[in-house]
Amino acid sequence: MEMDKGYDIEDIAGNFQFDGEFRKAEPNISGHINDTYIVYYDKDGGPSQRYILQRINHNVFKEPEKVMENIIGITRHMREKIIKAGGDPLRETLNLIPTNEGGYLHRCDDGNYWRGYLFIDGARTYQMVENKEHFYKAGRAFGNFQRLLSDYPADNLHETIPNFHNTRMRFDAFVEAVEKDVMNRARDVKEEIEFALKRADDTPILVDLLEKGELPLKVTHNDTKFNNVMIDDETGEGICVIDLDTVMPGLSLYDFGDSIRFGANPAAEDERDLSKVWMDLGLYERFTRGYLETAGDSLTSTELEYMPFSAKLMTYECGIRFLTDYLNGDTYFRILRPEHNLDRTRTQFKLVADMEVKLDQMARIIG
Ligand code: ADP
Ligand code: GN1
Ligand code: MG
Repeated sequence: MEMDKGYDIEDIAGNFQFDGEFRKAEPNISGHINDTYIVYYDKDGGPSQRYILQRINHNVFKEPEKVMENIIGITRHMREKIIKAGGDPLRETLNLIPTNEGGYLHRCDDGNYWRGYLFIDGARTYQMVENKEHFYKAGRAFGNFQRLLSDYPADNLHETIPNFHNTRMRFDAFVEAVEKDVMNRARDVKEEIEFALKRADDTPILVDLLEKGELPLKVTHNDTKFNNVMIDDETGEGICVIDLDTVMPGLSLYDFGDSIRFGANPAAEDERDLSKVWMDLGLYERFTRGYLETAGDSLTSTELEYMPFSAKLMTYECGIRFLTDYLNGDTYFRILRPEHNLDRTRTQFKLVADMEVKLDQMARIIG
């Protein structure tokens, strides 16, 4: 069966131990990195069973085997803890489906890497917070995720993307993209470039605190978008944190900050009407409450102190990453329209400016 990118999904799915007869596949384009398909299998005339079949973007994740080793290790660790706590390990963490060879990664002849997961039924992800209570639940879920992995040996984890949240290095990459200007686009985005350059002094702050030992290195998720947590359809609980490719040693502040970046904005990440884009303190408060309820005990006073700043810094970092990609000719993030990365840059910078005005209020909420 031909899908948009020309992958023969039925054929690829045939390499995995999915149960039943292949019926159909549907793409899910909500993420910016991997190619995700929901595949439907029929068995004994009963309702179709769904699975996730996902192509790992090996332009972004250069060593897919290492990504898989991390995911195998952390899901095993979490599964044991979920079982001990009386939870449902089939819904509260990702479950990999073996290939016919018994591994978890299938490499096709065209060089692409694929993996399979159980589909988490009765839950869904959202591109924006539609129900404010869901964001509180997401805060609980990400805090809990950090807690479940707090005793996971960080030495067992590969750094799947080196320096992923090293904002200083992200800034250097941005400056290089402006200087090279391979697409001749810099002249049209002077205002955005100016905005980014003005805030250069912020970029080393968290990395420096880490290097000085003032912030602790933990096992973190590093991509805590609201659409990376599955919300249960019935209970509204954030039942499962997904998208585990970037689980690596990092700062808790990366996770907190990135969640606020995405979810405390009442508009979409790529909204073109910037009057709709702002930092909603009510949403910020809800996420923070959930996150502190589950992860709060393990946070140091320095981590707490830098939470508001981390939201601003992670938003800024994401903004310069989108702008860098725009300048480089859109080679990293999936885009669905020509200026998509520029639209995304603009929402992030609008949020940064709004957070700068609200930092004191954000600190008061943490207090
Ligand atoms: P990306 O890295 O591209 O963001 P994700 O792993 O986040 O890819 O998957 C993209 C989307 O696919 C998710 O936002 C979610 O809606 C859906 N999805 C992923 N894994 C599952 C799963 N196990 N069960 C149900 N839906 C899933
Ligand atoms: C990407 O894969 P996805 O859509 O969850 C990106 C994140 C960015 C995010 C911006 C591996 O996340 O770092 O913050 O887009 N993931 C990777 O929306 O680069
Ligand atoms: Mg995702």
